[in-house]
Amino acid sequence: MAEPAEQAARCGFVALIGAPNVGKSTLLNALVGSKISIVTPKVQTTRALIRGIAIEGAAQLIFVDTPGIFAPRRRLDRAMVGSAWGSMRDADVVALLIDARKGVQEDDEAILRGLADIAAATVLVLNKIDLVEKPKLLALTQALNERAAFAMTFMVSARSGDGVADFKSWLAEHVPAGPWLYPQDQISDAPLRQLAAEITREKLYLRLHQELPYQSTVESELWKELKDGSVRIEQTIYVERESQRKIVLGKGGATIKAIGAAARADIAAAIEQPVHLFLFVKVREGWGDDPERYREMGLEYPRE
Ligand SMILES: Nc1nc2c(ncn2[C@@H]2O[C@H](COP(=O)(O)OP(=O)(O)OP(=O)(O)O)[C@@H](O)[C@H]2O)c(=O)[nH]1
Ligand SMILES: [Mg+2]
Repeated sequence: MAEPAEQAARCGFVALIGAPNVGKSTLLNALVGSKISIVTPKVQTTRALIRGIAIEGAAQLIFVDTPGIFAPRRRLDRAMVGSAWGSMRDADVVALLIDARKGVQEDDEAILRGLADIAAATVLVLNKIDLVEKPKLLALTQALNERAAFAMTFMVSARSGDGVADFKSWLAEHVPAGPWLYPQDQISDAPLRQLAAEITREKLYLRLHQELPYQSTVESELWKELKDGSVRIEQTIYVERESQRKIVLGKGGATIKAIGAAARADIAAAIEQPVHLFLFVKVREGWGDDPERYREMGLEYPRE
């Protein structure tokens, strides 16, 4: 597809916001047609802004996946939630996602109140419609539209892809006129080493329970292209305590081995190269208060 003549081109930023677990990352991946943001059944999976780029007709749509908005407790939570609110400042369209099965919850209420101060056009996206009967969707649409001035309501299933094309074509008509900002074949602006670290973090979230995923972070330390066309990747998993390190390793190293195998397969598929993945688990007490870790995650470090 050729880039349209300058006068026809459109380009805009679309922020996907919502409470944790409503399906923002799943929707981003569906919109872009490729897995660039990690997804798990757990809340607070996404930690920083992830951009995904799609072309729709004459428009380049730059979607911004954001961390879920909730009442933050830790410094890391504040950084995550702050980055989500910040995404709305630069957006041409803000899409509020609601989990249609759960309906409006406490976190959604806080977001609805905050939306009143947003200058960008806002649209409502009811997600997970595969789990809900139609009458409930209509009632939810009506109730939410009484709460905020949404330009449009979309009903989608990010998981099945239902409704995603309609959402995209509406956006293509409504982002501002202007030249494309990214090369037309680019779908993400995240460096591969960041994507690789996120994939490993996804596997940690899927394997570990309770607080452990939230008290860990992953960084790619080494990325070495080998002569045979494969890549050697070394990553460090930081945890808070020795007891957590033991859990991540598992009996005889079984847990880390399983995490590594799952991550390696996904990273290799994502970068289309054979991968040798080496994982190291380090205890770094208080990493959640270390500015360097925030830089690595692409988050601003909150002073308090
Ligand atoms: N049934 C169904 N499940 C969905 C749909 N969209 C997302 N999910 C599931 O909902 C869970 C959360 O999805 P995510 O995409 O990680 O949600 P998120 O809003 O990015 O979550 P955070 O990053 O934690 O804020 C996962 O188990 C998804 O598979 C959908 O349309 N239908
Ligand atoms: Mg997410």
